[in-house]
Amino acid sequence: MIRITALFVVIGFALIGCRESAQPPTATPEGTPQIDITVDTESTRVGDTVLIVMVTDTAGAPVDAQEIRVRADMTHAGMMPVLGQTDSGEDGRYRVPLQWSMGGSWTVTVTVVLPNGVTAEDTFDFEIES
Ligand SMILES: [Cu+2]
Repeated sequence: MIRITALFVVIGFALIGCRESAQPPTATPEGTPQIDITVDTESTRVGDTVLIVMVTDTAGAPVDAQEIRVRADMTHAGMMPVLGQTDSGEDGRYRVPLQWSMGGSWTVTVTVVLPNGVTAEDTFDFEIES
């Protein structure tokens, strides 16, 4: 099993990042979700699996999400992305069906949509056995 934890990435930073690159960093924009996203997978073999996405605040308390979207891309060119999503879960734990369509290196992008419409996303690397 692979378990990776990383801090959230806010899409908004990327949008303002280029134009105002000479400006010093400013305070966290209002509405920025302070959350952690953790992902595990029930299987690291080719075929159907379930990604287990945990969403917590920075103190570790569960966070309710409106929707979880997953996009899995292989690191080599020429592959279609594999998509999955769910809008139900409890205690900050969401199960997203996904199919590893090929063995090798995958990058999984998890987007968390909060009830107020704010989104956060993070990426996770998985090695899948043929
Ligand atoms: Cu591939």
